[in-house]
Amino acid sequence: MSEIQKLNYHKTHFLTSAANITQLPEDTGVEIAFAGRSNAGKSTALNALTNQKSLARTSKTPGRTQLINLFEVEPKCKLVDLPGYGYAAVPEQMKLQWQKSLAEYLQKRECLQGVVILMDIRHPLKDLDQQMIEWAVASELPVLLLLTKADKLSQSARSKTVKMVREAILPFQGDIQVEPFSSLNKIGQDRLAAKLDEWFSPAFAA
Ligand SMILES: Nc1nc2c(ncn2[C@@H]2O[C@H](COP(=O)(O)OP(=O)(O)OP(=O)(O)O)[C@@H](O)[C@H]2O)c(=O)[nH]1
Ligand SMILES: [Mg+2]
Repeated sequence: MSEIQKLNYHKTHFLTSAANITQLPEDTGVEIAFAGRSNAGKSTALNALTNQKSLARTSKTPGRTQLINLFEVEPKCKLVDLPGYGYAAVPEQMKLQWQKSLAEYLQKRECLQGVVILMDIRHPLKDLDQQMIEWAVASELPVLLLLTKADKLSQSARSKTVKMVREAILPFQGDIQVEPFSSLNKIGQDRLAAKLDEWFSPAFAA
């Protein structure tokens, strides 16, 4: 087995935006997507990981990220900030369209090596989260489930939710790791970086 290289996520820079799946750049290298409900904390997590205040745009208004934003950690290693799903103010037709694109992206994108699914630790496993997990598992993609905003709960409430979610995802029978996470106080950030390092490792295979 080859050594897993530790990447420096602080060097990450913006690559490009795409309005939809068909406008994504060439399907090469290794790509890792960040998905989750609107307001789950995807953009904030990317900023925390890369130690940059405004690499990915964040907002108190849900539904802020409407484009698919791609970032490059280093050549061949890309992170993707996907628009959030489930935003109430988006018309039903657009929601359905976006869900269809998401499913297609997970199924067809060859360079996609893993999906980070973020869920607010206070509202885990909503219907669309379960749908995302199902699609990822069906596409044989490993999943890192981050329970975000863990700083909002006491240590005991946090542990209880993590345990509950770990049990609840067993029926999906996929490669799914569940971790508490906070962009504010560093909970789970090392585990996120370690997982990304693992998923990016094929980019360095001889
Ligand atoms: N307390 C706390 N707040 C957080 C954390 N992560 C994100 N937030 C807040 O949650 C809100 C939404 O965060 P975003 O990162 O914009 O969420 P998003 O998932 O990118 O949302 P969309 O782009 O709409 O899909 C912002 O007000 C953040 O400040 C966290 O770890 N702890
Ligand atoms: Mg966002």
